[in-house]
Amino acid sequence: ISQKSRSLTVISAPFSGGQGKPGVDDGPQHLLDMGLVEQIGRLDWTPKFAGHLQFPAVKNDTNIGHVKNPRYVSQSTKNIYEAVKKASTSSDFTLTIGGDHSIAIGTVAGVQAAHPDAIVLWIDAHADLNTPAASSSGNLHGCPVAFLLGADEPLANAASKEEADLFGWVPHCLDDSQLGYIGLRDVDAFEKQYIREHKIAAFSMHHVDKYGIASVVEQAINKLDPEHKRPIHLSFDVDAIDPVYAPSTGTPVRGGLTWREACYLCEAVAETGRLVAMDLVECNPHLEDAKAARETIAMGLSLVRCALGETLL
Ligand code: B3U
Ligand code: MN
Ligand code: MN
Repeated sequence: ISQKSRSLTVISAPFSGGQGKPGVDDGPQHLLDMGLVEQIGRLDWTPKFAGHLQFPAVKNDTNIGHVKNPRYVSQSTKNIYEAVKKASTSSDFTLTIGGDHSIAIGTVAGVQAAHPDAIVLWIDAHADLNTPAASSSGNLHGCPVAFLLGADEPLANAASKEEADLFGWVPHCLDDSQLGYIGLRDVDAFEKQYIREHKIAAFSMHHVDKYGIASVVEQAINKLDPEHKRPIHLSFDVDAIDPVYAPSTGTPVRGGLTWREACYLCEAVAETGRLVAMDLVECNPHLEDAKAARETIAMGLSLVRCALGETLL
């Protein structure tokens, strides 16, 4: 018996300022061109495309210390926050397509505004938990989780109080116990220490090998929500997947999830019936060749369909 068709808002966040490689801002258009909205419409969902968010350039956005595009990332993710908050309040499901993973500063804060008890499953090769001070790259797509947990401090080397508090608007909306990682395999020293000290639920590829993906998803959900009643926000960085299946991404790391492991994860989350939001980020169709880009986008589309219940009987 199919459930009544639920409302879903698709938000496009074509943003690349959280990292250095152009092209990730073209991910959303490629996902749409390959049929994202039509494919969702064939499932038990009524999708509405909310359009491409605009990210006006910021003049004189010089580095603060080694942190790149600080004002641009702050302003853009704030726009994303407003859009996601609105969508999550008014529709059953919010799908945000990126864009680099810095957009999750806005998506997680926006979903938390509507669903403050939602747990966040962060699927990624990386922990994205560096504070700006701890980041060695200065790329803010490596920092969203630090902002959301409130692990960051005012930006060092800022010229003014406003500059130092550029990310002061980000609500510290996540508790350590609300966040779970799956797929990790390239984690910086600061991030490892933070995960250990704060006892964050973190399942690396080692755990996927050891227990299998089915057990890992179950363990993650049981740890974050033993009573199985909280909404779920899935923030999926396509680089969690092995570059064999998703080659067109900015920081590929070998030894990732297989196509089926990634789909299984989404299916298992769909099966809970509690998924309220998903981000799909870091698809960069300008990297590698056209065939690789198509495969990466096709992988992304599969993840979305699986998360929306396509493969459940
Ligand atoms: N942890 C490194 C590398 C990285 C994070 N996220 C991605 N790469 N995609 C950093 O730059 O913070
Ligand atoms: Mn990421
Ligand atoms: Mn990543």
